[in-house]
Formats: sequence, structure tokens, C-alpha cells
Amino acid sequence: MLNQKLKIAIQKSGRLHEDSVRLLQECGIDLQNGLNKLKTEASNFPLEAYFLRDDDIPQYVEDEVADVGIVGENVILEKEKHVQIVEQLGFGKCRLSIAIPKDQEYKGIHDLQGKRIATSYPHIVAQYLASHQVKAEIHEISGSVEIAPSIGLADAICDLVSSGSTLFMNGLREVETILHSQAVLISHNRLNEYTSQLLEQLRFRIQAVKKSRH
Ligand code: PRT
Ligand code: ZN
Repeated sequence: MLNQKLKIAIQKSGRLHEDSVRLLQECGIDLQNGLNKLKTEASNFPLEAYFLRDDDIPQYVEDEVADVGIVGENVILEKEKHVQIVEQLGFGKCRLSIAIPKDQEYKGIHDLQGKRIATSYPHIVAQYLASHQVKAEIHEISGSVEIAPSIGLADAICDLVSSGSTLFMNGLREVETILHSQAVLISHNRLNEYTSQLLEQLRFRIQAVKKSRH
């Protein structure tokens, strides 16, 4: 028990990396010595951090390779893994929206009937369309989604939006917001007594940091 640690998976680089590390630091957890490594131990809390691609984090947590992880809620909803959301973290805020070429007419979601929609979120889009009885062709692509309409690959796109400037620069306008997302702390549900105690301590500190930020 004594050398057991809470294993946390964090994005290696990208939009959530810095805020995730900062959150742990503000929780009084010191990772200073290992930020450039793929794996590091905190010097003052029984915690070990793994730095990974964000897309892989839900699987690592489901497989119990990591006990907890920090990812966008959007990733959890798309991948439908057996993990639970423990805490919303208040950063990495964005929305998942459908956008179309800006001069195209749009009266409502039924205008998407029979259209080709490019996205990295095929499951979420399929569910959303089905819930509105709309049938469209979903083309899964893994990046640069916003250029799909201009190169003739799709009639519409569905992607994450924060400031809206990427849509604007690509001549697109937002017509449907499917969901709002932010970074969340996830865990698997087979933590032992000791690691769930550690998670509770971490969670208590995270809640204190969140309060102090208001
Ligand atoms: O390398 P790795 O696989 O780990 O990273 P990644 O490239 O897959 O993810 P990354 O770092 O881009 O995003 C990680 C998480 O940040 C996402 O899963 C979201 O939860 C969150 N997030 C918040 C965003 C955005 N805001 C965001 N704006 N993720 C992506 N974007 C992209 C969006 O896809 C679009 O291309 O930014 C562009 C739009 O931004 P605006 O400001 O022009 O609207
Ligand atoms: Zn990714």
C-alpha cells in the first residue's frame, strides 16, 4: 500500500496540457522535475503522471493503466468508454457545432437531409441527426475539418469551436450547436480503497482551487 500511487493521464501537448499541469500545481502537487518526460512522479503527493495523446486517455483509464485522466468532455462523449466523470474543471471550454458555407440558405436542421457532413465526431453527429429524424452522409476525417466544404469533400462540417475565427476564415457559419464541452477529470470505477482516498483528496483540492478562481 505504502508505495501505491494515484496514476493520472494528462495530455502531452496541446490545448489542455498547460491548464492541466497548472491545476495540479495549484493543488499543491509538484511535477516540476518531470514535465519533459512521458512519465513522472510528484515529489509531495502519491501521484504518478503519464503524458499521452488526448484521444488515448479514455482507453487507458478504462483499461486501468491510469486511474484518472484529464480530457475534453467531447472526447468522452464520442468514444463512449466505461469511465466516469468525477469533476468538471472549468477550462478547455468549447462547443461542438455544425457549420455550412456562409452564403448558403439555412432554415433549420432538415436542410441537412441528404447532405455530406465532414467531422471527427461521427457518433455524436449521427446521434444528433437521428434524434431529429434527419438522414445525412457522415464522412469521418481526423483533422482540418474546416476546409472540407471548400475542397468539395462535404456540404457541411461538425467541429469544435471556441472563438469562431477558424470558421470565419474558412467562409463557414455555425448553424447548430450540438453540445458544450470543457475539460473533465475522469476515473475508472474499480479504484481500491487507498486510491479512491487519494482521488478524494485530489478532488477536494481541485474544488478549493475552482472556488478560489471565481
Ligand atoms: O495531440 P493530441 O491528440 O493530444 O491533441 P489534439 O490535437 O487532438 O487536441 P487539441 O489539443 O487541439 O484539443 C484538446 C481538447 O481541447 C479538445 O478535445 C477540446 O476538449 C478542447 N478544445 C477547446 C478545443 C478547442 N477549444 C478548439 N478550439 N479543441 C480544438 N479546437 C480547435 C477546433 O477543432 C478548430 O479546429 O480549434 C479550432 C477552432 O477554434 P476557434 O477559436 O477558431 O473557434
Ligand atoms: Zn487528439
